This record gives sequence, C-alpha cells and structure tokens, in this order.
Amino acid sequence: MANKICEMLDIRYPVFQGGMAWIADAHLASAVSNAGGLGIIAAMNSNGEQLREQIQKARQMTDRPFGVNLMLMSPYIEEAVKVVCEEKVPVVTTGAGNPAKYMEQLKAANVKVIPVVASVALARMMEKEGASAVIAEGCESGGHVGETTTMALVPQVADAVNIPVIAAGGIADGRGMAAAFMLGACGVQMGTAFLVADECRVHDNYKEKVIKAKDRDTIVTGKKLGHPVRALKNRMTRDFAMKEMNSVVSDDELEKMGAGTLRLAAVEGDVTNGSCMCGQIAGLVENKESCEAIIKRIYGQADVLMKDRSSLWER
Ligand code: TUI
Repeated sequence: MANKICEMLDIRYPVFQGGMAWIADAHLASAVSNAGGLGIIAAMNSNGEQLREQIQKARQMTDRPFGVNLMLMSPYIEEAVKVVCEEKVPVVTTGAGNPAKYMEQLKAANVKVIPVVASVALARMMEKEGASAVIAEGCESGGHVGETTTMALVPQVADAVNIPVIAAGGIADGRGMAAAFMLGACGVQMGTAFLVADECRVHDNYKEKVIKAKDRDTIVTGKKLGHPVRALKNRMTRDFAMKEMNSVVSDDELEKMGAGTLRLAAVEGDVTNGSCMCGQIAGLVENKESCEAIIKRIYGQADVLMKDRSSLWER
C-alpha cells in the first residue's frame, strides 16, 4: 500500500496510538508498533530519566519504530525534548500548545515532528516551521480538546497544508477510519480505542467505565481555566462543573481540584474522584482486544468500505 505516512515512518498501517498521559507507556507503545501501527509513549508524566527508561524499555520490546508525545504544558517539557533528541527517537507528536520553540532542536537531531493541531492557523504555522505532518484533532477526543469537530476540522486542515494530515477524535472503527480518508486524511490517531487494549495498563476500573460508557457519557470541564478537558462523567466532573459555574470559586481552587485526578483514575483506579479522560466514541468501544486485533479489525473494516465506496449509497 502506497500510503504517505506509512512510507514516511516505515509503519505498516496508518494508525497512531494517542499519547495518553499516565497511560501510554512502553508496554502499550511497543504492542501497537509490533502490530504495525505507530505506538507512542506519553512523556507528560515523566521526568527526563523516567522517559529515557520508557524509551529504552520499548526498544527492548519492539524493533519497529515508535514515537514520543510531548505534552507542551508538562513541567518536564525541556528535559523531555533533550532526552528524545539524545535517544534519537524517530518521531514525536506534540499536544496542548505550539511546539515552535522546540522545532529547531528536534529537527537538528533528525526527529520528525508531528504536532496535534486544533485549528487551520496552527496547522499552517507548523507546516512553515518544518513539521513532517500534522494531527488534526477534533473536540470529540478525550483529554485536552479544541473547539472544532473532526468532521469540520480535518477537511479544512487538509486543504490548508501540503504535508500529510492524520485525523483524530471520534475514531474507533473502520467506518471512522474510512471517513477520515474521505475527509482528506491519510491516517488516523486513536486513544479511546486503545484504552481498553489488553496491553494497556490503565487500571481495570477505568477500562470497565469506558466499556460501559454510552454516547453522552463524557463532559468537557476546565474551559474557564483555558484548558478544556473531556472525561467520562462522574462525581469529580459534576463537582468540577458546578464549581466552574460558581463565580465565587477561584481559578486557583479549580486548578487544585483537578491536579492529580488523571493519575488517581488511571493508576489508582478511583473512577469516582479521578478524571477518566476519554473520547465521545467510548459508546462504540465494547470489547477488550489485543492491539493487533484492534488495528487489523479497524483496517480490515475500512478496507472493505474503501474498496467499494458505492456501498455507502445503499444504506
Ligand atoms: O494534548 C492533548 N490531550 C491531552 S494532554 C492531557 S494531560 C492534561 N492533564 C491535565 C489537564 C490538562 C491536560 C490530556 N489530554 N491533545 C492534543 C491537543 N492539542 N488537543 C488540542 C490541542 C491544541 C489546542 C490548542 C493544540 C494547540 C492549541 O493551540 C496552541 C496555540 O498556541 O495556538
């Protein structure tokens, strides 16, 4: 298959695994890469040396390429950039900000940079700065989100840039993947779909909550703080949303309330008081499968739809 992103990154399937903080470790990333996708280690929750350890661990578990996600709001961002360059990681994705100030350093170390963008303006700027591709992420995604849907964002970004576009947000099966191709993307990134993978070490309570979730079970909080986050509704998000509406509650107090909640859910399994970041597509995610089964199923479904597009009219 002559696919731009597969050729660029030497991967078999144009499927990226989202760089989920506290969740996407060497274990998950190597499983995705071994299955032919692009596994991605989240740098968000690691200092430089912890990240180096994860990179080296992944190298022991796969000889396929994998990437690192640099979360630009991370307190360890400078260390993470340095380690990624030293370890010669072939590709990084970036999230929750503008990575322009690190581009030169990364490119000088031969690291391909694929920023997550939530707008056409940032996509254009990233192309100018030398990004290898962009991930256009719609607000259906879990975690930190922009304001535009995948359906509206992907074709506008695809028209605005000449580098490959990966679609993210609301994709968890072959229909979503085929739709992404129709919108002008040449690959997809999925987070929620990989949350329940056998090789994903997120707490089992979190997996169960994702599997039980229906279409309207996520909510976005944190808009007032300037970093909106989509997560499954629970006691924490209800309290947070109430306090966010109450002008007496200070931003400081809200920040404190959110701090540590992703770790609480993902690592400790407290899905009542923790933040179960998750995309709107959770209602479609029903089974625990291996990463290989997920990728092959989704690609297989998309392949049928792409080969016979006329079938789309017959519904
Ligand atoms: O980064 C993500 N998703 C994340 S990061 C994260 S960790 C976290 N923990 C606690 C509170 C907040 C976050 C959980 N999920 N996705 C990539 C993404 N980036 N989505 C949207 C954006 C984005 C939005 C605006 C990127 C750039 C941007 O504008 C930057 C600019 O300066 O124009």
